[in-house]
Amino acid sequence: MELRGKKVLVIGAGKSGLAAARFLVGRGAQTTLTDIKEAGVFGDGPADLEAVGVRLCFGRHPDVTKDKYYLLVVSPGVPQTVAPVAAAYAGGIPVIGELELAYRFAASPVVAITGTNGKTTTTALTGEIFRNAGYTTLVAGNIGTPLVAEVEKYSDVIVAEVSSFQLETTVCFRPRIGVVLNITPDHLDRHGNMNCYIEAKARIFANQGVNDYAVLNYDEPVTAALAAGCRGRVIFFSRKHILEKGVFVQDGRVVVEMGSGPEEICGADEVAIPGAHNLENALAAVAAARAWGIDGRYIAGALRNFKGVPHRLEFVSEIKGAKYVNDSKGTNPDASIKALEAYREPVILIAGGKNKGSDFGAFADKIKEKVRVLVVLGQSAGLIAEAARSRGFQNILPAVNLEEAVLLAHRAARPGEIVLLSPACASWDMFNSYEERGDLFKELVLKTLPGCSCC
Ligand code: UMA
Repeated sequence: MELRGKKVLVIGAGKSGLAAARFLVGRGAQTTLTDIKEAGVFGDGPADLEAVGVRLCFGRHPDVTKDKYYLLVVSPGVPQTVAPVAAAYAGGIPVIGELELAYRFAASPVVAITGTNGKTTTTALTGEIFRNAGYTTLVAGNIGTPLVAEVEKYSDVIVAEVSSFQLETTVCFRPRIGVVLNITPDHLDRHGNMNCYIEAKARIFANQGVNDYAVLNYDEPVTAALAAGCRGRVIFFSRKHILEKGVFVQDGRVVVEMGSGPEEICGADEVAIPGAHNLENALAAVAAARAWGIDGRYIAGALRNFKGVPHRLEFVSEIKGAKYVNDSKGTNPDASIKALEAYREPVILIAGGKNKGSDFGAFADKIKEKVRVLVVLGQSAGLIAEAARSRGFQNILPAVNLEEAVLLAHRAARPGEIVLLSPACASWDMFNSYEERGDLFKELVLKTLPGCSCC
């Protein structure tokens, strides 16, 4: 892709946009970076870019047709419907996302992992397996480091977490191994309906050839059904069924069967990350590693040692006999249901955040089963409380912010219980990211609770 001298507009000045603009200007493109927000909120990032020749357009978007752009590069959080993107499509100007841009310059084959839930954990674990096997491995993407920032650095393999937002704007993106963990309702405010969301996820396989691999969850009908549209070799994984071919659990052991006899990797109880959902993530990582040809010893070693990722069922502290757990990455009802299922103890749950058009019915059923006290906050506090009440659950405390939510949860908690932040919602009504929300939760638990007036 020749970029020298070409006029390129980057939309969104978050992590992806800043990295894309730096990359483009580095390749000689006449780069403009735009964001609907004013420059002041982005720290030094934009000014540093201006110093190396990037033009800035903040507080508004430029007129893409009048300014005759050659290419638009959009950040994942920028919907396809916003004015400059719609105008580009109408005017025949190509639109790609940061993932597609990065892919076109990738120096190594890509293992791409998507799914509604578990993609960060599975990406990090898959990266660990590859590293354990001695490969120089770049782990990037939706996990937090924009791929374009690192993509040209030498590595044997790129393990990329990819989101439906990123897949929506792919053109040539072709992972050698593509993984779909699960697809349950999420981001429906952005994609419009479930079919469009599934279509976006399925794009991970769109350009694969017969020698590529598609790793799919056999236990989930929507995900398993994607096999019908895959050109590559399909490897199913299953926690619930013994498969003729694939990766599965048999007699408590993780087993790989690729057609040349079953091979035991390790005991399912040796997988260090907790919960049934994490066992599924581990099976997917095993399938990806095996598709690459990695020896079972290296796979088993990583499964035994990998302790999980921050903000996902992350133990924070024990105070007065109650355990505090940060699951800020529980950004949709399904993720938070899985978090609740991971505990036998009664839970004091802190939930609520930006409403993404989710249905909280099944989440409310799980609250009734597992939760003793529910603390609600954010834009969807009312919806979650209403869904819980409709199931006969009454122990609900509203909070105006996370500070108050943590304090209310702390006062309600009894020894032996779990205080869990698992919002079932995005953070964007009150925070810039789920990381910011989880970091504040950890800070409140570690710094303010031990000295609070009720202790
Ligand atoms: N913006 C505009 N015009 C618009 C709309 C938005 O200028 O019409 C601007 C916003 O004002 C904002 C910027 O675009 O300043 C936001 O860009 P962004 O939301 O894409 O944020 P980034 O910081 O670039 O982060 C993105 C991913 N964010 C989203 O997909 C929402 C990060 O995933 C990812 O880690 C990062 O790129 C690096 O690849 C986060 C996420 O929540 C973790 N992902 C969703 C998920 O996992 O469910 C998909």
